[in-house]
Amino acid sequence: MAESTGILITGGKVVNEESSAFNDVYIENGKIVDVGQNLHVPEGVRVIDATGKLVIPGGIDTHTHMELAFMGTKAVDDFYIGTKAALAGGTTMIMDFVIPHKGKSLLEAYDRWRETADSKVCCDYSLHVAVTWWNDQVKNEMEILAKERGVNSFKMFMAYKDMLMLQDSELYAAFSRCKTIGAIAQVHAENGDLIAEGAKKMLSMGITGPEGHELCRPEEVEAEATQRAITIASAVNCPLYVVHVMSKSAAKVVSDARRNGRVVFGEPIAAGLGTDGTHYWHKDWAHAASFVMGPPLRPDPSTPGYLMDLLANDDLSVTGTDNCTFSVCQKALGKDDFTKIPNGVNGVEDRMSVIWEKGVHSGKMDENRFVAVTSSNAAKIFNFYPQKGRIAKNSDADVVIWDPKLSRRISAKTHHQAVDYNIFEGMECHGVTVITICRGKVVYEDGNLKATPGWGRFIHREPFSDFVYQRVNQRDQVGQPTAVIRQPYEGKVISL
Ligand code: URQ
Ligand code: ZN
Ligand code: ZN
Repeated sequence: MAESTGILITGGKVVNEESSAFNDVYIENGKIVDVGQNLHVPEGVRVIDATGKLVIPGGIDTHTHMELAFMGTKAVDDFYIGTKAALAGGTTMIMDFVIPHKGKSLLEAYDRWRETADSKVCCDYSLHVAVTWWNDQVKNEMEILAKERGVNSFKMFMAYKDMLMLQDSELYAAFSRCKTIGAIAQVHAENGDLIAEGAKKMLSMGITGPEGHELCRPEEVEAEATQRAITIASAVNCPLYVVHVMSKSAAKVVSDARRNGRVVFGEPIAAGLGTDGTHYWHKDWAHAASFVMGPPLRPDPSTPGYLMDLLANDDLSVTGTDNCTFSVCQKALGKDDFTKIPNGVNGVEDRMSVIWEKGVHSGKMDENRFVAVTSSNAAKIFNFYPQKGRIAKNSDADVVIWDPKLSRRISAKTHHQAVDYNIFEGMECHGVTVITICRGKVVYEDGNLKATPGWGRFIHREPFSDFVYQRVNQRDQVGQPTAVIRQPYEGKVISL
């Protein structure tokens, strides 16, 4: 008889975003077939004893840039190594970004990213698409991407002047297009003009080190753009997703907007939740440079705790990593000028443990909120819930056996990523992946990766996610401004 591909997970506590229950989980052919007690399973299935452990939905990393060509070089974690590392850390899906250069076709860029990634990914993945320029071709290609290529999220950069940045009028047009095609608008929210001026000022003052990277774009440069994006999205009644919220100021802007009823989601990342920008002042240049990313990590050491508090109470909604890794020799392109340090840090392998340690082990959030912010909310916002983000019948068998009592010390010496440093170096984290199951296949156990390049599939996402568009649609029905009916003015008019 052919060996069964079935897996029965027994004795564990199944943790979903709304509740936890001691249940067994039966997996077959890449799907969760049943969840409950005393399950009837065929002969020969593999039994995994999860007693004393949690059984959680595989993590979904909403924000990565595997092998991104950027600032003159290429990120070292590619779609193979980066997704292997993700699996080792309990993440079973990544969402990466197609970033076409200004003037280039979004569709052709999408096809290139698919060609590169499809044969290399060890876990399921999807792609956001960046809108880095604007004309009717871009407008048309966005619709094709939404209707035929499974893309329901577009990222607009408000920074990287002359390279990726859009002006406000272009943001307005791009947000309007997102609304029409049922996509969510994502923004990199920093004021690119202020960054350009700030960088010139720092360099003219002889500040060429990584500290200049933060000094030239302080929190208010991020907060101002965050507010501006929210204001433009609100004018268009378009749902907004602020990627990599890195500061208390920007987080407050998102939180206030949500309390004022705006449809906006904030995405803190592992780096901002686990460490801070004091490292830019480290005496060792390589150490300081390894933390350079945009928006910068903030030197206010209370930032990680503050962001985690807002994430715990749903002022911030979902987590990614912005994993875009450059080894020290690549960061050294900017050894004499911080504006030339390739921007980006690691996170894809350590996100789940960092958030468990700083979020759950600290008492700020419970296990259910942990599942919400590391998996379920991503699936809801981007419209593939409960296919993913849930341990339930008919969901994909992306399942992690999680040990909340075990702890591990994070280090570049032991991580599975390609980059030669780790911004969480030495951090002791409770919350460790024991086994990772990716679409029904055990791909990580006992510290050993059994990942296969090409095992991952591209996840198509339909537009008009209910989770995002219900309120938007409701507002289109009601509350539209109307003209006042009045008699025409018949008095004198000045002649000019
Ligand atoms: O800005 C981004 O999200 C990309 C280019 C990654 N780099 C970074 O510093 N965040
Ligand atoms: Zn960005
Ligand atoms: Zn990014």
